[in-house]
This record gives sequence, C-alpha cells and structure tokens, in this order.
Amino acid sequence: MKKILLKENIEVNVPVIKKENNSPSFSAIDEYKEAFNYYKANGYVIIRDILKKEEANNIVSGWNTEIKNYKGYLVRQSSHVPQKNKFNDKNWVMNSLQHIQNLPPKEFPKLTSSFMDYLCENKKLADLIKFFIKGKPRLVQSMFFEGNTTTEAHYDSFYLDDEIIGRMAGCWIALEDIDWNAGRFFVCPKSHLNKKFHKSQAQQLIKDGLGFDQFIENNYEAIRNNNYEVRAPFLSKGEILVWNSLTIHGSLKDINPKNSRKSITMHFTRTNTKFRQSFSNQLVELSVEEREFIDIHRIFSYTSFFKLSMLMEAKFPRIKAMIKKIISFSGK
Ligand SMILES: O=C(O)CCC(=O)C(=O)O
Ligand SMILES: [Fe+2]
Repeated sequence: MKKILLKENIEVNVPVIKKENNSPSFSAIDEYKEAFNYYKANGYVIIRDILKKEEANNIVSGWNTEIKNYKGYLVRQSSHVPQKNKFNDKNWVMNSLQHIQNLPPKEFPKLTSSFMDYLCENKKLADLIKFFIKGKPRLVQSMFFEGNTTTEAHYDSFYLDDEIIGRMAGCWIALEDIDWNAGRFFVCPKSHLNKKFHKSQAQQLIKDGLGFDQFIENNYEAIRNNNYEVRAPFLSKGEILVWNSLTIHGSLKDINPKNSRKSITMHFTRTNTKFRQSFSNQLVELSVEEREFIDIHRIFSYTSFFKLSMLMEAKFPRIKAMIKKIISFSGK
C-alpha cells in the first residue's frame, strides 16, 4: 500500500497489488444482482468478464498505430480547443481524446472498429448497464487517456446527467494494468448518497456568481466534512469500474510514473429520454444512431468543414470566442 496526499488533509491509501484492494469485483456473467447491490450502496462497482485482454490489446494497437501517428487536430477532453497530439518524454499522448465514437472510420479503422465491436456492440456490457440504469443505454460521451491528466474531484451530474438525476452511469475501462503511480482513477464510496448537496450545486454556484474552481473546492470540502474514504483500486487489463453520476471521483496525480494509464471512459444515459445539461439547467433531445444493444449519440462529425473550423479554433481561439459573443449578443 502507498500513501498519496490528494489535497490538504485528504490521504489516499493506494493498493500496489490486487490483493490490497478494498473493493470486491463482480463477474458480468453471473453476478449482476450482487454487482448492482454493491453499486447502489457504494456508488461504484468493479466488473470483470466483459472485455477480454486480447480485445483491450487490439484497441490499444489501434490507438498506437492510428492516433499516435495522426498529425491533425482532434477534439480533446483535456483542453477546450482542438489540439494535435502532445507527447511527453515517454512518448505517451498527454492530451486525452474526447468522443472516440466520432472518429472517422476511414482515418482510424482499427481504433473505431475495435471500439465499436468490443464495447459498443458488447452485449454483456449493454445488459449490465441496462440493469443499472433501468433502460437501454445510450452512449453520450467517451474519452481515451494514455498519459495521466490528473482529474480533480468532481461528480459528473454537475455537468451532464440522465433526465432523472443520478441515472447516468460512467464506465472506466482499463486497457492495461494500472500502476499505483500512473494516475489511478479514484472514487469516494457512498458520496452519491449526499443527493441534496449534489442536486442543487450547479444552480446555486451560478446564482452566487461562482465557477468551476469553487465546485472543485466544494468537492474536497465534502470529502473532508463527511470523512469520505478515497479509494483508488487496482484495475487489471480489461476490468471496468462503473460509477454513478452523483459519485465524487477523479484521478490521482503521479510522480515520475513508469507506466501510462491507457483507459477509456464511457458515459451512458437511458435512450429515448431527454439529456440533462446540468450547468445550463436544460433538458435536450439527443439524436442517436440506433443500434442493437447500445444507441450512440454523435455530437459532431469530422467533416472537412469541421476540420477547418477546428483549425481556426486552435489557431485563433479569441476570434472564435468573439464570434460566439457577437452571435449570443445579437440573439437577445
Ligand atoms: O480518468 C480520469 O481522469 C477521469 C475521468 C472522468 O472523470 C470521467 O470520465 O467522468
Ligand atoms: Fe468524471
């Protein structure tokens, strides 16, 4: 076990080996109900037997050959503007990718087909999530991480959620064994039960004229005040951690790590319901591509026009912001 200081007065005991995990894991083959009971009580659960190790390897191979050699701009999770790959000295891509489901299959055939075949068309994953969120899953967001981006403590419902608050589930999918110092994903068990605090926060912060920094600080305060345990379980290649949209989570910092943390996250709401954009307090309709097990929402597509606008946004972020301002001003 290693100790990492998450923030002042918040320590995390990070398991180095599987045996040190405080979290049980459940099989997607025959332990649905037990897994769901654990998820309901704790706000997260670890699932095995969904993604095979060879399948994880194939996804990674698509990432390595296609994304790492790609020279253009892509939409990133770690940045507001589209970026080219940023490598560290270990050759890991440090700017995490957003919306794998939107990548054009022609340019990224292996990554897109393995993502679709092994995850979006995965009946076991779909059945499990369907059981958890009580409806056919709709993929609303996905991300790919290689190098650690260190995500501050938050809960996703603050940004997005199902029409019913607390019905969205996220999946953190390990594509390699995740080392204790690689920027482990962490969760605060039972923090999803603090519903009153979670539900009112976004609108309260807007009312008070406060922003995201205050939101992050409030989450650390909630961890301290409620004495939440912070767990950063060992996940081996192919294992999946499912968490609830109201559960506080993030990823730990690393110090000179030996390994990357190749992983995918996916967020699911129930299809055929409105989608909650919490910060703007709006319920919106989403168009989806209907598929057998999981419907897919694609927010944009990498058309030539989109590529050009990404280039503009990346090169002249101020102009784009100005245009947005003018449009919203003239719309009033
Ligand atoms: O892996 C991470 O750093 C955080 C991912 C996350 O917060 C999410 O996908 O909702
Ligand atoms: Fe998150």
